Amino acid sequence: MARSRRRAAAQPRRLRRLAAHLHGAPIGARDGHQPEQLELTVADGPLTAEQRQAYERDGYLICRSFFPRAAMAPLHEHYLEICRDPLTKVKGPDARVSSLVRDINVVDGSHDLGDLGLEYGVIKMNGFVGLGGEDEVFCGFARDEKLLRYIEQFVGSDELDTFSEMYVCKPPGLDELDTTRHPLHQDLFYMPRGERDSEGRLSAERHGYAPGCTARNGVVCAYTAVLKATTENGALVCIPASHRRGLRRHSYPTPGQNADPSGAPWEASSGGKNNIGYFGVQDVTDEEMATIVPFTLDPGDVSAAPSFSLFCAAS
Ligand SMILES: O=C(O)CCC(=O)C(=O)O
Repeated sequence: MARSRRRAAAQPRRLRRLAAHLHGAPIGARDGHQPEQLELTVADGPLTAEQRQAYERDGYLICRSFFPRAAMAPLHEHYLEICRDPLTKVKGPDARVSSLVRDINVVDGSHDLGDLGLEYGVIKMNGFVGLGGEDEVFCGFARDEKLLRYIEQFVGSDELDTFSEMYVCKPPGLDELDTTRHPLHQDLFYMPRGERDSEGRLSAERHGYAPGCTARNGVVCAYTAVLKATTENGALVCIPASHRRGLRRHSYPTPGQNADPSGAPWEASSGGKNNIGYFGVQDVTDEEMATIVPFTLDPGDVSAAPSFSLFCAAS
């Protein structure tokens, strides 16, 4: 799953700017719907009124068949080539990506890959820029013109930047260890972006930190499915309308914590181990868990969510 989180990668571009649209202008006049103030997207762009309303209501949107399926396979081939030659392609002077993350059980030697290729130990690749510059394949993908037009509408600006670029791929074999699950979390926790007051504190009301707040903070978490994503192979899951509940306390999962979409006790199978940075929200309720929606995606589908929605990628 190739991911451009917070404002998709972009090179400087000149686009028409309409000031009203950058401030969540009413959509009624143009779309023939009842005027309604939508805060999370702007009106100028390819998203339909229904898509904008669904994003506002649910805290996520899935755009089906966004990219041609055939365009996805080369991304995965490229990812595999990088995993298989990390010394050259990640650590070398010509490297074009930042890092590969291996599962903790591979790192500590408790999971032996045997004859399997190195890619079977890797759970994600970070950063589409390395020591030698940009990766043409992944940066080219993130700069796709059609994608950028959508991203601009979520971000509310044509001045785009990335906070995090990832290729997430949980290989078979590691899933039995259960450490590859990222518990339910908000990306807002990882990138506390927003206006600050004179003392440097983020403004709660304006940027989604306070319960009930849906204000746009210029961040979108966009995932493209490169391979088919199902509930069996670890598709993303999201708790609808969780973007209205403010920023919540995160930690590594503790026993009894409602963090795993499968409902399994967290510590029982992972042996108390955590992959670095796999934090989750501590107080997810049973009622919230009952509403969980899997993003079952076909290659080329794109999902988008604001950074304050509660979601995760399973094993
Ligand atoms: O599963 C992962 O490693 C990351 C997926 C995810 O939910 C995230 O990065 O926000």
